Amino acid sequence: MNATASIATRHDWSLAEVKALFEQPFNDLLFNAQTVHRAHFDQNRVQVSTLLSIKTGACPEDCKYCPQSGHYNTGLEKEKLLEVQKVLQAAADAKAIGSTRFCMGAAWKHPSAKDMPYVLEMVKGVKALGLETCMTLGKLDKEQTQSLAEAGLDYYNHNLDTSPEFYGNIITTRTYADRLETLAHVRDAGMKICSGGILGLGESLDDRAGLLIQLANLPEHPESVPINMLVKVKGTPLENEKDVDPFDFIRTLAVARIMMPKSHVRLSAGREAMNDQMQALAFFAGANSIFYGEKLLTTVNPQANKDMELFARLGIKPEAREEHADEVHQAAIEQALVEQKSSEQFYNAAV
Ligand code: SAM
Ligand code: DTB
Ligand code: SF4
Repeated sequence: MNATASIATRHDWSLAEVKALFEQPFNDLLFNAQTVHRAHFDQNRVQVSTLLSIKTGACPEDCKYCPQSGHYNTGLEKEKLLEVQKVLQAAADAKAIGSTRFCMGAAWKHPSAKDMPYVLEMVKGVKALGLETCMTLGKLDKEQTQSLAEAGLDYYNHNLDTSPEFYGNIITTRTYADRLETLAHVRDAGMKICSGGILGLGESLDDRAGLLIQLANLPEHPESVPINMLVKVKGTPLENEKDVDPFDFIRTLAVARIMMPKSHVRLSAGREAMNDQMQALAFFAGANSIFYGEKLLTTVNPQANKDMELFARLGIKPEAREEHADEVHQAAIEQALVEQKSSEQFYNAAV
């Protein structure tokens, strides 16, 4: 095993060290990341999560990347909190296409007292379907965090988005310290953390390194680290932002893999703008989770059958749920894979 692969789980990364990881020749970085990856994971399994926006648009925050901010006019149709039954139907649909985790997102600064009972019902209902549960609802106080944990919420998604230094260029209505405080509540309540960021906001290499340092230097690494590529939405201040160099995106996944060797690194938003070759490189760099299903929160994601076809071409299988080896569910996932593939063949045959 080479030097990089033998690095233990650390929480004391410096900027100079992380920049040195980024600056390795591309092939060395990818080789090192893949070596670390193989030491901790089955390199041919990728976890699949499905997203649902449970409350859409009119958000009071001013995140410059976000189509749901009420500060910008993106033409998005607002929706109030969805009914619990509709959410459970969407979760059942996600399970039927082979998803193992259902992530519910709300365009809130924080949940309100009147909405909490419905949100808790959603967690209980989705869990009862045999799916892992994840929510992203904005800032939480201690009590709200505790009640989500008691309802059975497995993961809370709360992104740091970028480095502390660059944060104020992107969001002015909340602080980095607020974000870290919510992450601490989530940990204290015993839930798993999903936290990552976005590339393509106009950030520098130091900002990308700075984001990964914040995540990796937390007392415990987030179990899930989503790396999003900005989806440029018309009407947002970042709609004309420069494209991220695909190799720089892959490098960031590889560095995240090396710094947080036991975490799932998610190739998150932006896959619709990536070709198959770039996604294959992302998996080689150590990404081992994706959002699966035709929609992210409000923007498009690749069709499920297209993803399953890509998995089959790469010899990748969807990962079973973490909690226990759930053979029944694994069989259902693999059946869904077969069905997705055959529907793709049928489509091809018909044209
Ligand atoms: N409102 C909650 C919050 O911000 O914590 C939860 C929902 S918010 C939409 C979840 C995450 O989606 C954000 O933290 C951001 O990282 C990501 N996101 C939002 N818009 C995006 C875009 N246009 N491209 C890529 N990622 C985006
Ligand atoms: C994350 O890091 N990315 C997801 C999820 N966590 C909630 C959201 C991506 C949103 C992309 C823009 C949209 O569809 O609205
Ligand atoms: Fe609101 Fe979340 Fe979008 Fe920011 S990222 S505007 S908090 S929905």
